[in-house]
Amino acid sequence: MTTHPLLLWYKRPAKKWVEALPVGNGRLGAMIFGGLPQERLQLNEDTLYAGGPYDPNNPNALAALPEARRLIFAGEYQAADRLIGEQMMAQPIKQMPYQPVGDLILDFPDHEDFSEYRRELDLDSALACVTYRSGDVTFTREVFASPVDQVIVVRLSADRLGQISFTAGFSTPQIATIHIEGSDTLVVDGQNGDAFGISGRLKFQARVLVQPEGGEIIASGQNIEVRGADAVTLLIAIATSYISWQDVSGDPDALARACLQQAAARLFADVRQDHITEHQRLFHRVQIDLGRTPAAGLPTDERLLRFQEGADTDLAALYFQYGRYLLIASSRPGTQPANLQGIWNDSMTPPWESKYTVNINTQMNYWPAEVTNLGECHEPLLRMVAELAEPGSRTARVHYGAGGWVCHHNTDLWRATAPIDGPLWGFWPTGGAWLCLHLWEHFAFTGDRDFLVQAYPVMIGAARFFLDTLVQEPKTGWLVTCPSLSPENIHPGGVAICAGPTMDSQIVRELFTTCLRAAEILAVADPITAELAAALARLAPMQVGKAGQLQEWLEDWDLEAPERQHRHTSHLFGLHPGSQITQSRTPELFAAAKRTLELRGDVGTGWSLAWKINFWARLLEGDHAYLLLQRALTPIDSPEVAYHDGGGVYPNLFDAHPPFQIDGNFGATAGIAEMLLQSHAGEIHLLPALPKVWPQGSVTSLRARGGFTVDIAWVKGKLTQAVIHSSNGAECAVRYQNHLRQITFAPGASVRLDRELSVAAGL
Ligand code: FUC
Repeated sequence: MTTHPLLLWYKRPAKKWVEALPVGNGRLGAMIFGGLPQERLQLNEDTLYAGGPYDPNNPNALAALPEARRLIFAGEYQAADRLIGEQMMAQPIKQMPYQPVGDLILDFPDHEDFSEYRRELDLDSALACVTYRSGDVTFTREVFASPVDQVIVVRLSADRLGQISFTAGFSTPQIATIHIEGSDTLVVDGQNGDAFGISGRLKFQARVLVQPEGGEIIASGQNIEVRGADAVTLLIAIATSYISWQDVSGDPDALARACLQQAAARLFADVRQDHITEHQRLFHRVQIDLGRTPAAGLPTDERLLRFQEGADTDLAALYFQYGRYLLIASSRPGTQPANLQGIWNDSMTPPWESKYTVNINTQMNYWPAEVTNLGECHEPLLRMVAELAEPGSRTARVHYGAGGWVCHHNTDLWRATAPIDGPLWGFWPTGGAWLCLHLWEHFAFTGDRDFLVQAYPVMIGAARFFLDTLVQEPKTGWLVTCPSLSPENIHPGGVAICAGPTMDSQIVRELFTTCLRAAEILAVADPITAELAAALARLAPMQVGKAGQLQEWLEDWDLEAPERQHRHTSHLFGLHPGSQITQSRTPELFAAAKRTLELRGDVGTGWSLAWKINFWARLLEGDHAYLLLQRALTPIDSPEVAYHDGGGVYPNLFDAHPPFQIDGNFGATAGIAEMLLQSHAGEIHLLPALPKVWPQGSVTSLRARGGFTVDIAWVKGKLTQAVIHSSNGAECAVRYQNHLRQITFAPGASVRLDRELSVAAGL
């Protein structure tokens, strides 16, 4: 094996889960430990959550709504918080956890002693590989999760014939039975568990087919033994009875059996090649070079320990591509969206249930999707948003007596939309609206009109909810959300519950504006547009407070809030991922946003650091963005939940909140893209926030809004050339530093630009 820039590699087997290496095909995931004398493959399937379809809406909520509003406007925040906690939360007050399938265990009793060990994950081919010598034989394990054949494949081989001997067994924390079919298939039949009073209603099956070449295969109890084979292929199929969030009547036995039969009929080499080809179809679109460094030859955990010294620019490029790899591996068309841990979870009670937190985390997972040219991987989220409209309309009716649909700060496999956990976290009605902006972004990047036709009613449904529930703030007359909160941040009133947090007004403004744009583009004569336009003009504006900061709340409370360095910097939504705060259009708010970030400081959980990379990139300050990236790459060892010690990454480069939470991986990848290219302000901005530490480099095929693909190269910190390709034909403004050029593209046309943005050549 050679070392090249797209490898994570290690000299030792993984001891902890956060050292193991992830593979996934969007639906099936495995964490590979590479252990000796025992290999552990920890397995997941993306629909294996606890519980079953349920209705979390609370019929008492609506009656309490007027009093909650009265208390808030009277400044009696704590009383409002108590009332909301007692009367207005979901039943149950928690959602369902995502859970593991179990572990495939391979025992190699003769391999206690080994040497020349190496364990790696090749992002370029999406293959995990372990090699070592035992005795005078070199052994190789290769593992991948094929999106084509819908199986996880393990291939065991050696450089001499007849050397592969091991026992395969399965262990699972689920309620399950294990038996051997024939002598070569291990079958696990399971049932998911109950959680928080909701009964488990999913069945699942994992099926492992062991295919030796030569040697013997023997079934013994619940294990399969192989002795003296030349090579062995293990195929793992997993299915559950989940059909949709309302339907659990699928047949996991038939599904897993069919997958296995189809894959088993094919040659290993073909299964492997198809897997690589399909991965590379997506992965190869974007190449990035931030400078090659000698440190790139070191094992990944050692690189990480040295990264803070400053020389390993290539680790940032690897981390960028790792985010793209993880998105491809955890979110493909037809799968569930990537949850708080993508698809990788070994716990029955994972942190925050490893579900979908939609007050930042789930959205962050998808920030890299469009800009890093993985629009297809956005599909699971976009489909979930459309699905949420139905249960969300019940929550709107039952909890608010409103039309349209709402989703609060979390959802799960069962698409629950009512407020959970408690008022401090859950009573935030703007999650669904934020998710709708992903529908718009997908359109903005692709120009796909058919998609917008599908998305439009979902967006309008989210807007309808706010038209029905916005209330007039008594002192100012502005329209505001109430009750709501600025995500998870306590204001000087001692609780988070309030009226009209800045983030809500920003999200609602962006939602209404995009709905109006969509209606115009689709030329629909929808009477709601007049209502939207009228309400838009009355939304609470963004305000600059006494420290020159952008106010987080309607009142200028920021300096008196108990946690001034809180991890959520929600009111900068307008700066990123929103587009209401830009240097050219809103210079005062732009300056206030910067002041807010300075006051917030540079410490945060993993995802909070990742968000700040994006903020500083949008503030056009590359060196500060890089400082946050550097923090995001702080080595972390402990998996304990921590809010205040600062985030980083584990040895396998999984983001550490801590604990592991994948949003920080995706947020950092998006942040690096945002440092190199921006397109939210009506222009394609080249190298808007290039840090000094990356004097020379290039990136290809990033996507910009308007259907553009952009290649950029730079030397000595200066643009050398850019190639812009327009899929749909369009006019656009291109910016580099003080140069601004207007270019008209025919559909499919490309131009090459030089440093002054002169068109060097039409291509
Ligand atoms: C939000 C955050 C936490 C964590 C959780 C999953 O509640 O405030 O830090 O990321 O989501």
